[in-house]
Amino acid sequence: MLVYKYMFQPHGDARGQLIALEEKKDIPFEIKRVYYMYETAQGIVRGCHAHKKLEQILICIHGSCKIKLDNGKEQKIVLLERPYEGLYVANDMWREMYDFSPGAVLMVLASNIYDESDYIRDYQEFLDYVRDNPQED
Ligand code: T46
Repeated sequence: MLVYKYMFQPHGDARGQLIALEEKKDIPFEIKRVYYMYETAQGIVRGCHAHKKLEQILICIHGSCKIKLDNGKEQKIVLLERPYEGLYVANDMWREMYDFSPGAVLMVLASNIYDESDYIRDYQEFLDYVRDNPQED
């Protein structure tokens, strides 16, 4: 299972750093939505679902957190701890976000607007879905 982490180009100078993200250039899809989570309580696990048709880039713009990715066959854990790195998460991928550091802000760029019908929130349903809709690796 391949994990794609983007390293964005910082535009740094004596004042500090700046990251600019443009759709179809730095981000491999058109950005239809941006959301972010903050003040995540200790011990909380977020996510625990998959999407049928959604691409996303997850960027921990402050602090750190871990992302567990699961394609139904393999699992990988990715640490996000730098504001210039972005984790690409495709459709058909179960994701869990956890171990948020105090004050962590996880920002997500998404290829589509919010659509509850795109979520698979039951793990067994997810396993059945990826078995019945196999993707090329
Ligand atoms: C994902 C991971 C990484 C909205 O109204 N609009 C939105 O765009 C989103 C993302 C959420 N919501 C509402 C729906 C729920 O009432 O906000 C509430 C919390 O959403 P949820 O429990 O789905 O949040 P997470 O952190 O479990 O998952 C989110 C995204 O939903 C999901 O697509 O991939 O972050």
